[in-house]
Amino acid sequence: MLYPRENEVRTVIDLSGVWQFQLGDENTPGETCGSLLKPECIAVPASYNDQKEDPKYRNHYGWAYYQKKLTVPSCLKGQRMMLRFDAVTHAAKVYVNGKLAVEHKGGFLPFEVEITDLIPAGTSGELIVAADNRINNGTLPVGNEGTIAFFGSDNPGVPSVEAAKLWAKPQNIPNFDFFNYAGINRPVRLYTTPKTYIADITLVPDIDGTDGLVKYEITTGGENPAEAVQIEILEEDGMLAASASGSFGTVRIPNAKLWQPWPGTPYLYTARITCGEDIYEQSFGIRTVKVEGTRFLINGEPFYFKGFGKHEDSAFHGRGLDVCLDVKDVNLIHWLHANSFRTSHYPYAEEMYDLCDREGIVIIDETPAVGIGAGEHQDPYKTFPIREHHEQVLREMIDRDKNHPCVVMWSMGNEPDTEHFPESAYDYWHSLYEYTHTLDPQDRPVTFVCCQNNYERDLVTRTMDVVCINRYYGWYNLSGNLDAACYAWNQELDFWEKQDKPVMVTEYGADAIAGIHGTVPEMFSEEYQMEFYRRQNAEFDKRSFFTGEQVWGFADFGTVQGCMRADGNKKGLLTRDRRPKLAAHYFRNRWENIPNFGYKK
Ligand code: GCB
Repeated sequence: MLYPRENEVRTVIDLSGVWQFQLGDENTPGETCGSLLKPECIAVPASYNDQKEDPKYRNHYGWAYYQKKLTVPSCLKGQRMMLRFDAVTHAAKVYVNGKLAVEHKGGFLPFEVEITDLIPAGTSGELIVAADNRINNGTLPVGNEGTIAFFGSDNPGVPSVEAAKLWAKPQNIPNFDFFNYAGINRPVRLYTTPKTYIADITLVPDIDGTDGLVKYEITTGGENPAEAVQIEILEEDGMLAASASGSFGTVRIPNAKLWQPWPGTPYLYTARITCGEDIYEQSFGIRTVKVEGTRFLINGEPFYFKGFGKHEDSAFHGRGLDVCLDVKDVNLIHWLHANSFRTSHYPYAEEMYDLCDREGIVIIDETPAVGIGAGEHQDPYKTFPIREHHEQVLREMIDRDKNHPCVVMWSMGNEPDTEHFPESAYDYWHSLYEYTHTLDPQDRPVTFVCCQNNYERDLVTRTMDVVCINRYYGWYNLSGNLDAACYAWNQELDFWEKQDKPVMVTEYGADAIAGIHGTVPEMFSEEYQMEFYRRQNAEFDKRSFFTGEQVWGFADFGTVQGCMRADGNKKGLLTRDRRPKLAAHYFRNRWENIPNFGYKK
């Protein structure tokens, strides 16, 4: 799905601002949803949870309603009008003048509806958006809801569902370690296109000697979709680099400039597409990505991942889009001399990928498939009705993000059970891995992120293009004992060495409460967090197949309450308000001395 961009022929009207709001309950909104009875003010886009001073908003579980009067200017007559929602968490029903116009499942990917006839140009309409934050064993991410058999969580900080069963009604209990922020988390926009329009653009770059090749395919729609299509490739200064006609083909760019991760130059070309009256400009980069033996190649050179798992999370906004914070984070990533992050644990707002394209930051793009596990007594793959939805989010994520040069790998999910039901896990994840490969026109590497487990029992992690492991030796396991942690790492790395795959750590970390210090490094102090990394990194450095270190995490973030969480998860290198802890200074120095390419030969 194309991002809404304004240009000579397309208009975008951003509907961000203060909307009317009302909490609902667990009852599905009716097919007609009239005006709100007791509307209150709420900011859009943003999670609603932390905007009000009452626990009922923070802990709300069920539907919430947003309302806005939408006036379409008469000057837009003759245009096709689309209403686009970048993300409503986790399910949405949108009513226009009381009638259901569109619904969508999944809280982190866009959906849209044509409203040309629903609110004709020159008139107004009433918009109601119903947002459902409920999570259960049929949603991604997975929630407990107190309804499934659950025999204890291996995710500390998440309260046990056995306890929740004592409570009278379904509760907001995630099966994952981040606060279940909800609502209209990303922008809502009205945008126009001409009646014959460019519906989708697929660009597949390649390198041929010093030339760039771009295989392209343009989908058109509307009144006259057979209208002639033109493609022009523009340099950053707007000069024409190459052109072609027809809705598909290959364009050659002589002496192409490559997209390289920062501090290299992330050069961006623009594909300017025209079809009849419609115009759309899509930026892209010439770069290749490939796995060869134990190496992860970008533009044919072995890349080493230095970075983090992150969250979209901040005070007041919750998981709501905050472009200032995104720009700040990108600059902090540069300051730390990092080169990458994983969009743990869901696809992020499109604005972040655009920034990373421009700033040369490499992304592992992850679906919201987190929390697929229910302990040793229940096979989630046989009992959780998630497969169809999982395929849907993979399709929507790849469809949305396929043209971004910053995206170098797809992560199908985070920390599912692969140990208690290894055969079921293999059947589920390996077939999904094959499916994911068929979805990506650029055929990037595919993986999922494996939790601390019995890696010898796990049958599926070793079959991914890159082995991505989350390990908490020295924290949840072998707590406080870094000698033992290093020993355990080495035992495990001996196992991975035999698999002949690139292996990277996608999470390792220790909580550090900013301001807690000690001369002897003990858990929760900034010194322990730094020492934890210093000791473990020294072991990674000895292994040539080890292709990356992504720490957990970039910054402290909000979680549910629990005895393991002191005002949220404190494993950030930075505090939630982005102040560096000791470990951030340590990594800044380490990563400055690790090149992007050729660190492991
Ligand atoms: C994990 C999860 C992450 C948690 C982290 C922790 O394994 O993937 O979502 O926040 O551990 O800190 O416990």
